[in-house]
Amino acid sequence: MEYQFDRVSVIGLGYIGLPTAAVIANRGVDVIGIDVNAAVVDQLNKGDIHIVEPGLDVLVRGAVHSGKFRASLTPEPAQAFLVAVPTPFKDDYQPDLAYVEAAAKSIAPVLRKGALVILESTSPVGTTLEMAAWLSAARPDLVFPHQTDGTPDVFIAYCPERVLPGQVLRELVENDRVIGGITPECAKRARSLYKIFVQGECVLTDSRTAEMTKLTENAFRDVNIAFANELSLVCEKLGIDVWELIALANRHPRVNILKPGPGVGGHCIAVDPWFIISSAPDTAHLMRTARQVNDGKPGWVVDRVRAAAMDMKHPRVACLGLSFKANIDDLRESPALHIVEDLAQRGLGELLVVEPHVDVLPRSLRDLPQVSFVGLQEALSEANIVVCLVDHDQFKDVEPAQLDGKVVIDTRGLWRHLAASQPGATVMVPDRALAR
Ligand code: SAJ
Repeated sequence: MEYQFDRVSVIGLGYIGLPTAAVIANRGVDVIGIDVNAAVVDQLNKGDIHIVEPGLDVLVRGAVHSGKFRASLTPEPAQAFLVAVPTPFKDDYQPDLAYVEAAAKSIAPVLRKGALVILESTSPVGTTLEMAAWLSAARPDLVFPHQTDGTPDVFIAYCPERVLPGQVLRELVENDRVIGGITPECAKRARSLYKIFVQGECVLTDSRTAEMTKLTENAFRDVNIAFANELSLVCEKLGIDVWELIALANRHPRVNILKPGPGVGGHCIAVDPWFIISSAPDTAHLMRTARQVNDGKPGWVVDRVRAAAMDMKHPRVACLGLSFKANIDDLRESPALHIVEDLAQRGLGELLVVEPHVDVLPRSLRDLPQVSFVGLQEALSEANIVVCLVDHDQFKDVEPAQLDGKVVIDTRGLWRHLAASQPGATVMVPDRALAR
């Protein structure tokens, strides 16, 4: 049996909540989006969006103009609540559930009998049960699933988002979903909600397994990227081109090595493994080491730039890209941003920063006299060191002549093809410079 949902509320209108709200609204369901940021609420109600994600602007505008979606600061009653708020970690790598707690406390007063609450935020194992406890503490008049063997008044489930930034709208619809209920009935009700827009399979489990599934997916990717990053360090020592090596090894039918880069960023892969590690600190050795390898990579890039700058009288470093990966505007936990901040603090020379996806430099770089925000062409013509930090499409078409005579530190392997044709460009800074 499928349950009907005519009115759904999405709590947290960020990179996951907003696309989810817009997709559900476009299926004809009334959606109220709740966010604590008044500027975001105003902007959305005008049909404009505050994040960059291909196709999202059109979808949100359509949903606002059709009257199916509106944003508000204050929660209202709904048949289902989807909570998609941040779950960062604290300085000691322990998970910070303050936003989930605040979201739970904000919806508790408007919960009615029969409501479904789904947590989508990436969360340590046990968070959904904790959310149930926060809700029940605020609403002692209602029966929650962890309190009864019978039918509760409110149903609670966990369903992690798994969409890839840049491909969110397609993946929201096409990806399979793992739905973990506090009870099997909670999971079934949640599945009815996802069936409104998900074409992938909705697989049911319990909430703790679903929480661990999400963490496992991102920890798996982190460990695999760490392997590629470690290979890049080993290859530099051995004088082997890591990109050629990986391309050759990947010809094996059971080998699929990911790409090395300047480090791992974003709000997911660099964060989520810590939720596993902190729950089993004496056991999760491999995941901890992977985190350390990936976190060490930005420092390695800074060392390469430092070595190159030592050879220059007036180092002018073009830093191409600030976002945490290609073709997005998201600077959260971005290794590229951390590298540029580190270079700026070291006062190595002039930094010419290019980031086609943002309008202004982030605050940490904005008023520094040695940092300027420029276009790609200006950066390439002015710089004597070029550091490619993000493989944005805009950077792919650089002409070999534009790199002539410059030291090029290509952390993404974007210009590998130019290295052979452009003997004037040093594509990796030789180790001898570091040794001085
Ligand atoms: N990266 C590399 N080499 C690679 C792949 C990625 O250095 O071969 C870097 C990227 O440049 C970036 C970071 O890793 O800095 C993370 O990028 P990503 O594309 O691997 O992942 P995210 O953070 O954009 O999205 C991930 C996805 N998870 C998995 O692929 C297992 C996505 O499906 C999740 O929904 C998302 O995390 C999330 O929200 O948890």
